[in-house]
Amino acid sequence: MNKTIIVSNRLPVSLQLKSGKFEFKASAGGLATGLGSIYKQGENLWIGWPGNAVEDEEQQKEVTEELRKLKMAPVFLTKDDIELYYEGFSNETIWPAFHYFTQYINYEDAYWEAYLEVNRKFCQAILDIAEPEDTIWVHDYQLLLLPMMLREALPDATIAFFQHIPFPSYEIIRMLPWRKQLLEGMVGADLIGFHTYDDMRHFLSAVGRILGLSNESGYIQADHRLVNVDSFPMGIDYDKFANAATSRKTLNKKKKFKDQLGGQKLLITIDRLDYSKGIPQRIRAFDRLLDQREDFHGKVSMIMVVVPSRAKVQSYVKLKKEIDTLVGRINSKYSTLNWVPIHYFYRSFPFEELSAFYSMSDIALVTPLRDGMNLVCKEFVASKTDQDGVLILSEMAGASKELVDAILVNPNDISAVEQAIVDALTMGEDEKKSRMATMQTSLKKYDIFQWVEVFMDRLSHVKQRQQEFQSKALDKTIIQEIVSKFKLAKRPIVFLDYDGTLVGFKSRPEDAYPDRELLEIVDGLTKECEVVLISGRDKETLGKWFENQPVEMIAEHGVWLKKGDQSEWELYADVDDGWKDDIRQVMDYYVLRTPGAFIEEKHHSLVWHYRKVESGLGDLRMRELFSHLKYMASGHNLQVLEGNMVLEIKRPDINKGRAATAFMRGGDYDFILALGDDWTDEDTFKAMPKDSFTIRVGYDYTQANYNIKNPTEVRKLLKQLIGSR
Ligand code: GDG
Repeated sequence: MNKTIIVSNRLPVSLQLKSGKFEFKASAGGLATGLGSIYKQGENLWIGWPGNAVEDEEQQKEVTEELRKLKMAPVFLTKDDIELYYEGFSNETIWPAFHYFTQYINYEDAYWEAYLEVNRKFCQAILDIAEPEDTIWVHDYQLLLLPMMLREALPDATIAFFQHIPFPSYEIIRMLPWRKQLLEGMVGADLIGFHTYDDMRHFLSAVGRILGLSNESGYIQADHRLVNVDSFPMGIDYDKFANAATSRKTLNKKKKFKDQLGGQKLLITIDRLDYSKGIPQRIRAFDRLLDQREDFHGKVSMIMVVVPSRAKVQSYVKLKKEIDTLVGRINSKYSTLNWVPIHYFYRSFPFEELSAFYSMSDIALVTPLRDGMNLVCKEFVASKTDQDGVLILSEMAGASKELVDAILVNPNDISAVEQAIVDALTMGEDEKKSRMATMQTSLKKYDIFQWVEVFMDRLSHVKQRQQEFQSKALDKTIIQEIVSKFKLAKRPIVFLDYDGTLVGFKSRPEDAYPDRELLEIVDGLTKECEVVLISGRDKETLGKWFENQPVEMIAEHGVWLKKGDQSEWELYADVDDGWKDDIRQVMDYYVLRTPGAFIEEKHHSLVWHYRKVESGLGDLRMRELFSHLKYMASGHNLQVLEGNMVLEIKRPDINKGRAATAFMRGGDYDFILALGDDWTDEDTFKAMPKDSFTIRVGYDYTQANYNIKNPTEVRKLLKQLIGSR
């Protein structure tokens, strides 16, 4: 049976050596709990670093055996690995870049080398255990290269990746010298998940611009594989926090703390020590409040928990000093004998105390400058079972997309944060309850277990979609089947796309005229069956090229039709081109900046050609224009299509599929063959009845039943049909 392997940098246990013996302390984190429903079943397991350098082989054996009992397998990292891969590339390069702290990015080749090496180590550890068709779910930014490494070794495996931290704008990603390798590493997965739509959008844009891979509704075609990118906002173990809040242990702690503190209003803040959390900014806002509102003195205190982290990284050492100084200054400035403004703890607390802090606090101040999701704010909401609390939440936290009933603030705007605290302190009971209730309903529903389920469902859906898209190369047997069915058919019809299908591409579109061989093929075919040339080309060119042939022609993706026995073109679809002026202006701008590009105007569409543009530049500009047009297209209800060296914008209701369907109506055809080479032909393939033969030229993902190599092979196939009846 296929198993599921969870992979993360850290295992959900930490390994400690106590008087010569190893001890494993289980992590109570939400992710570990949520994924427990997976890795604890059957043959499944979790692979990762146990959190300590174990270099002695005997000891490694012992640790491996102990971990096996917990359904885990270790990846042993050396002290150097930890320094260069973990503290180095992961935390001094990717972390600051992905959180928009570009000033802290450390560009060290040695870090990169170690990152590559440790990702390989993880890959090897997985390969030692994995079967070819297992499911492997990789977590987070320390392992961005792993999905592709795994894909190369296990091409049929189901590989998923989830990133817990933000994915920044292309403008940031492009700064990294290793941007291409990092993105290529990620697209080895079948499903790539982020917390928010913005992260997903940024990733798709970076993949488009840096790897040249476009996407359709979150689906990327990478190297003949379909990859899905989507957002999955992570939840918490809601019941655990809600139940703990009313447990005896928590109630006892709460009473003890309250007795010590007195009746002041409490503001809670809990973070790992990190510059992304906005801790100094938050303290300054509190300082300002106390400075301006003496009436709050003695009536409100902040409980500030800062959990030690990355103590060896220079920027963290500096941050710690800054926080210490700020807290010291405020406390010395405002404290009285029976009131301290900030209760500051630089350590972590056991769960019951954390739960007591959450449930006894009136306000949670969660103001990161940037955060992938942020679970603290969700845990606070779940813990406020009496609904008597207010959440102040940064707009820059992924959670703000869900918790819209919090007081949302820009954490850089100190006076806005100060005002939010005042609003929270003076908020009416009914409003507090109603906001809290709405947030609780949503967090209860979308908890961590639901998150895991939705993600895994999506993963099976993607695999299913890949299967549907998997088409077969046209082999001799299928060609024979096509020929013999064609032979017996009473009313056969053949739809042929032109460019890329019957002829190869030329740098000037007008040079791709039909050569003699092609004219003979078309002529021969029309004697056997109905032949429909279905192209995006304009009617004048097509008409001229096939002037004397009894061939049916559909031009401009279905706008025009010319029957073989007629000499005039008829309009096959309504044309409304009121939108063209706006779009043409944008396209013109991209023509000006791109030597060799030009615009072709068709009745229902505008086409931006870049065949003649210097390679690389054409692709780059096309991507820029693509995102620009996509943005404009939604306002005009238009569709942007990427063709072979062209970008076309048109009305969505005009396409080859619609035209082909209309053409066949009432025709009673008993043999249908359709050939095409790009996205515009996918509409034709989709529209064809089930028993048709649909063939896409080139080995791309397609809805067609088969793939064929190139126009030369297409011609060979068509020649076999001639004279067969
Ligand atoms: C990443 C992303 C994303 C904190 N202090 C104590 C303690 N904690 C627990 C909290 C919470 C967790 O730590 C912190 O969660 P965050 O979400 O804030 O941040 P990370 O886990 O560092 O980070 C983040 C997350 O992944 C999930 O995808 O939300 O954006 O950076 O659960 O309760 N727990 C205990 N004592 C403490 O003193 N017991």
